[in-house]
Amino acid sequence: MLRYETAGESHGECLVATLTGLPAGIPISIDDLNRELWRRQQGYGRGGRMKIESDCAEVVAGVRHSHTIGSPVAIVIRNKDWANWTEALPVEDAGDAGDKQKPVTRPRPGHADLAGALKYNFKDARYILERASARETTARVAVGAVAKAFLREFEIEVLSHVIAVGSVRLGREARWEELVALSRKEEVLLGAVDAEIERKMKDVVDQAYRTGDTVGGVFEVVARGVPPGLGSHIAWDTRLDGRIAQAMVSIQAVKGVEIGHAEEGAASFGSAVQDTIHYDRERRRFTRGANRAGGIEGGITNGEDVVVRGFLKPISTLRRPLESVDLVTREPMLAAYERSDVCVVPAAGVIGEAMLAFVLAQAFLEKFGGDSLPETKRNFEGYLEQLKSY
Ligand code: EPS
Repeated sequence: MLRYETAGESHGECLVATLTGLPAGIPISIDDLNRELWRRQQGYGRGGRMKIESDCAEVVAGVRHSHTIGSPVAIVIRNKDWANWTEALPVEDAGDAGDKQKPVTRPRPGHADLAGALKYNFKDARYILERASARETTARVAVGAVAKAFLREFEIEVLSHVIAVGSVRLGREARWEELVALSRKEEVLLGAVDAEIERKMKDVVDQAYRTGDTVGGVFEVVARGVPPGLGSHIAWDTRLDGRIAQAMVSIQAVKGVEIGHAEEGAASFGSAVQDTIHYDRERRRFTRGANRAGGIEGGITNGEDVVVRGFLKPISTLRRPLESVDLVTREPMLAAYERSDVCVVPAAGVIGEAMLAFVLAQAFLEKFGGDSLPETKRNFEGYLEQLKSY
């Protein structure tokens, strides 16, 4: 079973990820990992923290001579900002830390501050926000980059783009080539495939900047080359759509997920929603009239692109803070503010890619197994033969 864990606080020493269950022999490029980390840091509307950090992966276990060796992969990403927090967040309390701490006693509506402080019985939300922060997604993107390297061996690619910022929305489907071009850009504005729409999105972010506000949006992740047969209809927790939804909603600030044209489908009649089935005799394969299902039917991939959308609420740290209550005095106070992003939708898209890549890699290994890449390939090719002679 492929699984991963992350550890690390937003202003602690580093973020750590471990990834267990990969076959040996997958080529791993540190440059590719760092490129994904760089992509996560981009986008118009990111906050001051991104000027401090230049995220860089140190692979400290599980990869030797540029290939996985079957043992757990461990990755460390150091926080440069830690240099400013060594006294506020020491591992060992030397007894004089009290006045150097940076307590957060005015919980931000929408953040984990209050719910976490109540749950963990802290009168200071500092430890809660340190872990709840989307800084943790740096580690997830590193894991996703390894999952992508695995999927690439089977010609499966995962990319994303931004389809909405605030109320500005792309009114058409994006082509795969457009997503490829976006992923290769050296300068990222808002990750939209249409320059005119992107400019309007920027206006919305500027408006949020001007008014001390934040803005959310929608990203779309597409996986191409996914074979039919990943996931299963047989149980609630084997259905791939459910597993993808869980992974997407676990991304900080993502409050909703859509697979294929879910929202549109809910407002339409059935005859307009289902993807008709056809057969190409020459290529001896089934084809579909459209892909409104987003590549998954009955919790199983059907061979079409897997298309997933994540709906992001605006970041909850506001320069013009909302009403809150002090955790200690219980007096009404404005919520805490240190610094914040104004818009993170393009970054969330990159994180969404990582999450989808991980879930697909996990489902792929469940089906095809293998302790070495050649073994997984052999099993996969056997399945392709089965499909061909179906
Ligand atoms: C983030 C780092 C954080 C925030 C953001 C994401 O840095 P800091 O808290 O030091 O400014 O910019 O975190 C949040 C959105 C949040 O709600 O905590 C990052 O690396 O992506």
